[in-house]
Amino acid sequence: MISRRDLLSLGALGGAVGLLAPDASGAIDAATKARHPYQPVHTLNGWTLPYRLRDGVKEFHLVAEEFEHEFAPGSRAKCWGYNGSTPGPTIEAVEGDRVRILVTNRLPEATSVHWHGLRLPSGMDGVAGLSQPAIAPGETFAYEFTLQDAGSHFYHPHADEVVQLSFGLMGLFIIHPRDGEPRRIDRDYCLLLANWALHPGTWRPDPSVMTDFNLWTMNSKMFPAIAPMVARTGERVRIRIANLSMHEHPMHLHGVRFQVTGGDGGRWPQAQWLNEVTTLVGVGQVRDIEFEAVAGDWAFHCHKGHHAMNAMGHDIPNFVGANLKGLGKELRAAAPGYMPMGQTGMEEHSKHVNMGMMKGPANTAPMMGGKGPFGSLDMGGMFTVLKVRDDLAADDYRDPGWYPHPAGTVAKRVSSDPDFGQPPRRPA
Ligand SMILES: [Cu+2]
Repeated sequence: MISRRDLLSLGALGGAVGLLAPDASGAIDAATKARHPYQPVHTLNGWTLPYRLRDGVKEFHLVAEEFEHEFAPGSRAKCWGYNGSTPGPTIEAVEGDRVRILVTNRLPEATSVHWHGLRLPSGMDGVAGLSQPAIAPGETFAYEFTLQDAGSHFYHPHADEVVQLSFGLMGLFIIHPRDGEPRRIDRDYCLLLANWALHPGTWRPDPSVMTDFNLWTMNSKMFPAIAPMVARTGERVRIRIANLSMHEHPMHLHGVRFQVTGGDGGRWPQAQWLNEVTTLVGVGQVRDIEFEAVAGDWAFHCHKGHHAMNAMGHDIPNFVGANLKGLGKELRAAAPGYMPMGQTGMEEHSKHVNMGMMKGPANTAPMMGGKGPFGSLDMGGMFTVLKVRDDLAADDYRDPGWYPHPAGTVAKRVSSDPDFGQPPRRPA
């Protein structure tokens, strides 16, 4: 039995020791690293769960509960997660470790936790009704097993899954190889892809939606609220991408050819690595990508356009090419403040957002609201920036600002005349 006092002291442990959690500046302290013979993962916008060592067993404690979560400024919801966050904290351990994971249910309904991708005794697999009784509200269950395989895994409920996943109950489970990495990894990022149906003006995700989601997130944040990934030029970077959404995501990284080196079934033999610039991460799947960092600011995003947008209505009329002159005045009589848009495309939307002209429905982040060093950055959703610099300290994960491009290496205007030049046309 876990007493309230135990829970409180565990909370204090998390705050005071913060075993693998980065401090406010984003740096991981040297003492923390010395205790761990591996390069800890860096969970974008997230954190790693501290543990207690009890008789040689690493004991973790997850608490499933409800709280308010912010996807990006202007978009919040009542979500479910673990220990106050969605995704829950990353569980990080080493191949061969014996782990005990306590799960306390503070939700209003029964739950369980399935350890996706781990080989363990059938009764520890976490499928409510099949491998264990469900964890009733107020109860704490203990899972205990030995970690057999290094790799990128995750955990999620296997009870009322549609509701519990669509509210945000999920987390990463990273197992480091016992004998060290076969190849040096300097920065190890991990993220979980998810989708949400948060209807404009509402504050709770809608679990009945099956395909038409409107929020697309990495670690339950959407651009521009997703932290950038940073690296020093030449460092070997791994990004572990897990997908617990209801759609496939072709994840695309600019600036390098990466290698796909593994999945939730572990690291692949090197002969099976693939040189790619986009890799499809299927539903319930993980893909690890690795590359040597090249200086610059490089986009990293899902290549499905609608997944790199925020809160976009998908049932609106197509105004591109239409003449909307005068329509605004008529519509404003019924809908004060209405401004017809979209006759030339949607790029003006992000400009209006950055000019403060857009005031959408309540609790709805702008569809694309990023700001870059050269103006509006028409992205949202599953999009962030990999920032690689020549002079970063190995432990520095802070945002270094925008890339100072070497002189003469930025695309620039050579004419403002639409009839400029003699571009070849398709022969008649
Ligand atoms: Cu996608």
